[in-house]
Amino acid sequence: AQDCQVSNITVKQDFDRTRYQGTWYAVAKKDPVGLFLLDNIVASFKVEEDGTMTATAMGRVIILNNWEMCANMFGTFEDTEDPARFKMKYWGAAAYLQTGYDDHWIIDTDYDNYAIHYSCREQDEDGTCLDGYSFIFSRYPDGLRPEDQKIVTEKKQEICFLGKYRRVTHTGFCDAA
Ligand code: AZE
Repeated sequence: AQDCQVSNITVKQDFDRTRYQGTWYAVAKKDPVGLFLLDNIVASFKVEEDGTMTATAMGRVIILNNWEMCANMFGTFEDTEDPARFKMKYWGAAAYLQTGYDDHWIIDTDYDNYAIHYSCREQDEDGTCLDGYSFIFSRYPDGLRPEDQKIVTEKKQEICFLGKYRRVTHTGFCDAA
């Protein structure tokens, strides 16, 4: 998918939401246009009794011109024909946080160490992504294992976001919340 067409991006085959459950620490992210989670981003995924995948997420944000806080977010994942391609409906615990409805794809994961999430919010006329975001997640707060870094770099390139990521720090800012 080196032509950067959103429609050519491949995702994790036979994605298994049960194995995906539990805690994931964001280690890097590519931001979309506008407000976004800044750092200290931790997400926890769960499969509900009816089979729906849901998640909670925390992260530091700055809203209303300089108010720093931990955003307590919720997401529900609507299924599509592809088990790794979801529509994510998300909202905040407080009304002044963000709500949204995004395509949300699991590009790759080994379930035990790393995961790559991708969302294109707006496509350009040529079929490439004009506005999107991506998260690199690790099961460990201190980052990816060296053996996973190579895979992740390849995938960043495949989704045409290579060079657009920033490291996500974990300072404990949201631990008390
Ligand atoms: C994600 C993990 C799965 C659950 C959710 C996630 C995304 C959350 C946001 C939150 C933005 C909040 C802002 C507040 C001011 C993918 C991390 C909900 C995008 C900008």
